[in-house]
Amino acid sequence: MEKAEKRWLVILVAVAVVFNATTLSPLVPWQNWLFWSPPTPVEEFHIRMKNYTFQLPPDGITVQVGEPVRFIVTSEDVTYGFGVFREDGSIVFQMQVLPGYRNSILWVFDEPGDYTIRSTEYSGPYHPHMVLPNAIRVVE
Ligand SMILES: [Cu+2]
Repeated sequence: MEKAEKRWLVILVAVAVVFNATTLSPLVPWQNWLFWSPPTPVEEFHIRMKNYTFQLPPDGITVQVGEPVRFIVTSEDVTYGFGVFREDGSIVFQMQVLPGYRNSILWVFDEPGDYTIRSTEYSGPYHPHMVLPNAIRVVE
């Protein structure tokens, strides 16, 4: 190996080390949750999807601003999407809901309001009707 090649190798290894140290750092909020100190959810909400409908928990979904909650969404037939939207129609988050899998997401809402749930994955002819206005109430 020539000297110039060795220099490049050292530079590439140094770049890889710095890149990984930076992106895996707990200073990056999502990495902090994933690797270092995941918040414990205050509450878990189980939502079942089947035949183009959402089955919410019997007591509904009420969440406090700033408290981590986990949504666990399962599908009994096809792939759906689980999307949460603000009152102005802008999206907060979404995830795919694969059948036969425990799809979960941890979330902290930072604004009070009534949030709408929609399927965000084309799932078949009734997909456009998969909208539940005011399904999640977030309170101070
Ligand atoms: Cu759908």
